[in-house]
Amino acid sequence: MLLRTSPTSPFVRKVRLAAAVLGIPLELEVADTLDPNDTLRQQNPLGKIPLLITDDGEAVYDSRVIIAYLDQLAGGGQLVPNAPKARIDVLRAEALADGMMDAGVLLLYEGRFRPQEKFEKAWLDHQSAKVERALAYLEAHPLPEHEQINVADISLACALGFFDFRFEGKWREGHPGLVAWQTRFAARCPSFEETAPRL
Ligand SMILES: N[C@@H](CCC(=O)N[C@@H](CS)C(=O)NCC(=O)O)C(=O)O
Repeated sequence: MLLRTSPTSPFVRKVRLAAAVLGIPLELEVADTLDPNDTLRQQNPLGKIPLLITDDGEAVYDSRVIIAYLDQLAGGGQLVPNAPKARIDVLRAEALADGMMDAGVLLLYEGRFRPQEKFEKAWLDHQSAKVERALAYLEAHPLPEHEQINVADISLACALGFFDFRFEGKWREGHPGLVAWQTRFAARCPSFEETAPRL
């Protein structure tokens, strides 16, 4: 299977980690989300990565759907638990971590698409506040650490890694529990280091 990627996308990293945890090999092909001639826009009308091309040639997006697909291929119930309560808890925590990454990506794109003098402070503050509230929530309500790594763990690790990479790790201040959580996750999951973003 082929994954359309970029070496810096936190959502791509999420899928790569999920595949590594499940033991599913993926071929990687970089996509240029800004290039209208890249085949990505035919494969996904949204023009977003990650995008998976399955062995049957089907295009699957986004990261949540790709991971649900990979989990199913691996027999099901590994990254996304089957038991109803555990399932909702994990999917909600994944949504929270994904939302942090969405806000972080929007903060980054402000700099990519507007000159600094045109930055919209109210919009940047609005997005930053989402990240701050999510960090505060997760510091106060740590993810339960189970033997089996799940999709919420993976997504949170990628979100924190993204804020390390793009925002100088400022999130670390005032969140010692999350810092320790990330260190433990990296030790449990060697692919976390292997998939670290690179410019
Ligand atoms: N909800 C999507 C988010 C994916 C996403 O935001 N990808 C970014 C890169 S990190 C992207 O492709 N941006 C290009 C664009 O928005 O045009 C997922 O979970 O896969």
